[in-house]
Amino acid sequence: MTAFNDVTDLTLDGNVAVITLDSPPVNALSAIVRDGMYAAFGAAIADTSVAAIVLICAGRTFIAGADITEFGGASTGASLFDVQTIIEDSPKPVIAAIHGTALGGGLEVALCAHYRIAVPSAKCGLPEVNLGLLPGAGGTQRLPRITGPRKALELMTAGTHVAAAECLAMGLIDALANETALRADAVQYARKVVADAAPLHRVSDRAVEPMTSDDFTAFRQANAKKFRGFKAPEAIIQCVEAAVNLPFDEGIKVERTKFFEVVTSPESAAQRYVFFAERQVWKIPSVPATTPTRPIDSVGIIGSGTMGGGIAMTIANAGIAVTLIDTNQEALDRGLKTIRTNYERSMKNGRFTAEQVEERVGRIAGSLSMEDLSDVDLVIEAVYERMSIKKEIFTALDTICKPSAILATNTSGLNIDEIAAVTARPESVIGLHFFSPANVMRLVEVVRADHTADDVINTSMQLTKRIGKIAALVGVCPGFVGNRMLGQRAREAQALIEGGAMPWEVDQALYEFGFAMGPFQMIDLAGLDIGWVKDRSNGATIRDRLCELDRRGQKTSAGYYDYDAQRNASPSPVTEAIVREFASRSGIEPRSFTHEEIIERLVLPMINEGAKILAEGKAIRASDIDIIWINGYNWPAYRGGPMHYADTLGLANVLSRLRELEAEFGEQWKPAALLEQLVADGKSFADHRA
Ligand code: 3H9
Repeated sequence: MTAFNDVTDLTLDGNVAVITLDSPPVNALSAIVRDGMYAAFGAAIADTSVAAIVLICAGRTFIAGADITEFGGASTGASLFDVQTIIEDSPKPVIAAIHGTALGGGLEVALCAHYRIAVPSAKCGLPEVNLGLLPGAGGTQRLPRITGPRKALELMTAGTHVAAAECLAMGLIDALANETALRADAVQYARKVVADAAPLHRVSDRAVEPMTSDDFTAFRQANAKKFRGFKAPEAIIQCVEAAVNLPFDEGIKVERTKFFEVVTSPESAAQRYVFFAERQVWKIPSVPATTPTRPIDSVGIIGSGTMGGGIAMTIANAGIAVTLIDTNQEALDRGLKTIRTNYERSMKNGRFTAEQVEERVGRIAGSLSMEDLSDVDLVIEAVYERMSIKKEIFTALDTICKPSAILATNTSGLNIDEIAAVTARPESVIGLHFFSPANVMRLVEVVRADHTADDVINTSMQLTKRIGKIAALVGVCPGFVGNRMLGQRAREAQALIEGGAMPWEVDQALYEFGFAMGPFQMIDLAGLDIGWVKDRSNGATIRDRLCELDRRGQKTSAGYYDYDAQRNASPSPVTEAIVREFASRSGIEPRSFTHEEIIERLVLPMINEGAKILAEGKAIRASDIDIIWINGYNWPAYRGGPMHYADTLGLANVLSRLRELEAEFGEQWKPAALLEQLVADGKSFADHRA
C-alpha cells in the first residue's frame, strides 16, 4: 500500500490499482483530498504494472461534493479541474466505485471516470442549487450529455438525489455492484474492461440532444414560481443552453463564469449558511447526543381537528401507530375522513400508491376515550388554545398514561410550565409546536419547560428527525420564538397602515422580499374576525372597521382586499378610504411608501426581538432562529433568516436605524441590550454564544 497523504492511499489488486479516499465525515473535496487524488492518479498512470484504476471511498459515502467550508477562502493544492483532467485523460480505464452518495463535485469527479459502478443503496445527484450554486466542475456540461438536456435541467434545478437503479436506467452508472462487495465487484469490473479492451468512454466527447430555445423558455415559465428570487436556477439553465449550443470546451467556460457569479453572490452565502444552520440546530450543548432516549412506538393525539389530523398523518407516515382522540363521534369521523381525503389527494398527485394510503390510514385508530392512551409512549395534545382545557387534559393524562410516557402539548404560545404543574411528572412534559398544515410544514418548535428532563428533550428531537421534520429547541415565553417575532411584525404592519400605507403596498413589499404572501393577505386568508368580538367592537382599529362592515376576509369575499368569485384579490376602495381616514385623523398627509421603508419597518423589530430572545436564552443560537423562520414562516432561504439578514446589513447599521426609529415612534423601537453589546464588541449574531 502506498499512502500519498493522510486521506489517500493506493493498493494493488493484481493489475488493478485501487485508490481509496478516507476523509471523514463525507470525503468532501478539500485541498488534501484533491492533492492526494492528483498524486495517486499520477502514480497509478506511471506504474507500468497497472492496467486499470478504481477510485473508491472509505467510510459512509463516496465523495459528497466540494468542501463547502473552503468557499470564499484562498484556493490551495491541486485544483479540482487538474484532478478531473488527469482522470479523464488517463490512458488506463478509470472506474468510480460508488456507495452512499456521489454528490456535486463528487459526481462530477465520477463523471470523468470512464465507467461507474454503484451499490443498490447509492444515490447520485448534483444538489448544488440548494447551496445557491451550480455544478461548477463540468456537471452542467456532462450531465446533459448523458441524460439529455431536459432531464439534466430537472435534476440540477431540483437538486434531486437519484437512486442507483434509476441512475443505471438513465446511463449515469454502468453497473450495479453487490451491496456488500463494492470493492471486489469494481476490481472485477475493471478486469473485464481490460480483458475486453473496452473503450475509454469520455462523457465530454458525447453529443448533446437538441433542445430548442422555446423549450428552454417553457421550462423557465413552468418553474417561475419555484425559482423566484433564487439566482442559481437561472444560471443552471444558461449553462445547459451553453451545453446544447456550444462545443464542450466553450460550455465549460460559460459554466466557470456563471459559477463565479453565483459563488460570490449573497444568495449563495445565505444558502450555505442555512446548510450549516440546519445541522447545528440538532446540537444542544446541555443535552449531548449521547443522552438516553425513550422508545416511541405508539403515539396518542388529542384533538382530531386540522392540527391534530395533520400531526397524525406525519406520525403515521413514519410507520408509527397513532391513536387519535376526540370528544364526540361526529368530530372524530370528520377528522378521520379529512385524513383519508388528504392521503387520497397525495395519491392522485403520485406521492403515494393506493397501498401506501391504506397502510397509513390503517395506522391511525380513532377513539372517544382518553383511557385508550394508557399504553402509548407519547401523547400530543392538539386541542384549541385555552389554558383551562389543557390543564384538564393533562390532569387526566397524568393518571391514565404509563409512567414512561412523554406528555406533549402543541400549544403555540401558552405557558407550558403552568400546564406541566398540574401533573405529578413535570419532567415528562414538553411542547411540540407543529406548524399548520402539520403534514406539510417542516418545522417543530420543541419547547423545553422548566422541569423537562434531558431524555425527554433528546427523544423529542430524535422523533422530529425520524418523522422528517426539522426541530429547534426553544424556551417557554409568550409565542415562543417564531410567533413572538411574528407579533412584532404584525404590530408594525398595523402601524404602517394606520400611518397611511396601503395593505397591498405592504404585502407587495414582503412578496418582493421573498415571502409567499404578506401579513394582510395572511389575515384575509385566516379571517379578520379571529379574536374580534362584535359586541365590544368600537371602530378603534382598521380591522374593527372592516369587521363591522362584515369584511371578514376571503370567506366573505371581502377583507383588506376585494375578492371575485375565483378568490382573486384586488385592492379595495373601501379599505383605502378607511386607511386614509385613519391617517388624516392622525394628521398624516397621504404619501406612498417605498419597499425599502416597509421592509425596514417590518423586519427590524423582528431582529430586535430576536436579540432579546437570544439574550433571554429562549433560543440556543441565532441560526436556530433563522431555521425557525425559514421552515415555519417561509422566510426566503436565499436571505438566510432574519438574524443572518441582520448580519448582512451590519449590526451597527441595524442599531443606528433602531435608534432613529425609537426617536421617531417611541419606546417599542428601543434597541435590545444584546444588540448594543454586540455592536460595542464589533461582533455579529453569528459570533454570539450564550
Ligand atoms: C459542490 O460540490 C460544488 C461543485 O459543483 C463545484 C466546485 C468547483 N463540505 O449532512 P450530515 C458535513 S458544492 C463540507 O449531517 P448525513 C456536515 O456539515 C457541494 N462539509 O450527514 C456535517 O458536519 P458536522 C455539493 C460537509 O449523513 C457532516 O459533514 N454537495 C459537506 O445526514 C455530516 O453531514 C452537497 O451539496 C461538504 N460538501 O448526510 C452535498 N457535506 O458533523 C452536501 C457534509 O460537523 N451534503 N458536510 O455537523 C449532504 O447533502 C449531506 O451531508 C450528505 C450526508 C447527504 C452527504
